[in-house]
Amino acid sequence: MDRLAKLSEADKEAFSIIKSELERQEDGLEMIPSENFVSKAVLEAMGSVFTNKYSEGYPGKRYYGGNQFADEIETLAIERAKKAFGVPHANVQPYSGSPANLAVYFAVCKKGDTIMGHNLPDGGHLTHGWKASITGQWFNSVPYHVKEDGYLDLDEIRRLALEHRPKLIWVGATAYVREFPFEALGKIADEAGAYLVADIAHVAGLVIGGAHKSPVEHAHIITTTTHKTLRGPRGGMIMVTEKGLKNDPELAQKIDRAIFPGLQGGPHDHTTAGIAVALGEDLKPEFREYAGQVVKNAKALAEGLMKNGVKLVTNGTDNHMMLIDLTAEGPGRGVFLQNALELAGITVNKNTIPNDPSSPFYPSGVRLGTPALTTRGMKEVEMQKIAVWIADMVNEIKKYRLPAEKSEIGGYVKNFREEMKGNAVVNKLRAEVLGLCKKFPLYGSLMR
Ligand code: DSN
Repeated sequence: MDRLAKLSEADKEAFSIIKSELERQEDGLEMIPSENFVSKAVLEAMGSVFTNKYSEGYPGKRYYGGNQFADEIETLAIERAKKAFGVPHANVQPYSGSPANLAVYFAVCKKGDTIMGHNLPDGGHLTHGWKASITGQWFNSVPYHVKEDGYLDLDEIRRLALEHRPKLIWVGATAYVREFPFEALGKIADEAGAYLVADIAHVAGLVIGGAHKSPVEHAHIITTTTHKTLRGPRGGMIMVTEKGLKNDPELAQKIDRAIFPGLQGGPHDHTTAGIAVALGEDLKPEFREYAGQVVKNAKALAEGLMKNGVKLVTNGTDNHMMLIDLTAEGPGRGVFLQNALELAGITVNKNTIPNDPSSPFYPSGVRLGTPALTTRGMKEVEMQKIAVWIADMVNEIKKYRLPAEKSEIGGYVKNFREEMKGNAVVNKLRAEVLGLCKKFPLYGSLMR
């Protein structure tokens, strides 16, 4: 398949960069839990002529002519989303997760309203009211936390909800390794008279595939990105549940109006096409197997890491991700493990852990997960091998400490990286990672 043949002739510079990125993806282990690999079919839909079209509005109600097929592709995506999640309304136009969440605020809140969300350093999302986000500045944000053991503190959430009577309560996170208690939070939201909005960006594919409980019965609104466990292109969706419509029969229209014309202009129809194709894949029985395997792999990886002496937040996982706690040797050390693993071809991301003694830029943990490796076909046996590799690297970097003096950190990390380039464990692992990747080819001849 010579999908990029034209580009290779027309723009050698851009082609070369894209080719390098493809090789990086093929020759490395992608373990950032919010990333995944779309199918060639989704890539083709994304690269289709729908990128040429303007279609502000919704199917049957557009502000431009020539939208017959844009209507068809958007309707296909909507119907598949409704079927996959079992909801009465879906909007597939959000450009990504942040705009989807902003649209929810715009639909149901006024500036200054009180909202509640999972505190960012405890694993929450920026758009759930973090102080650096517009959502923490335009709304009165009351964050909730996880307990010492890393699990959500339901007593605190209920107490805060009854005390502050928020307009909406978010459930969802970027770094939470246990199942979300949708039912309990639905009851708390009902008691407090709040909307429960489930941002299931991370676990959406697991929900469709039956590997995580669904929020549909308990939440009024559901948002998600489409590029994580859903395995679609970069985009977002907002869904309204029966419970949401019962609470407010106009909720679906409010959401639609908040996206367009409230927040966005023309939808990205090529992305909508990719979402339709991805949801078509998600509805197949194979996707259930995939979702189940993602969790089995995560559990195998977590077991393997702990068996080899690596400390994990909550001592394990219920979903697709885990959080390594590196504080035993001091604060802020996630950057060392991320860099050392990157040199060996394993991509993870440094991340805060609950009660992190350091900062979000130099956090004390590392977040990793299994959605992308599972898409490549890897199973528990590969996870056991990878667990040993990562544990070896955790040991290898044990002697490195983040300098207490801020001005010294940049230079120290740069030197660390240089030193690691000549490190025997890193170089041996790089060869082993390459060997494993060759056994699980990603796109094969996509660019040749
Ligand atoms: N940035 C996304 C993630 O990596 O989890 C969502 O917050």
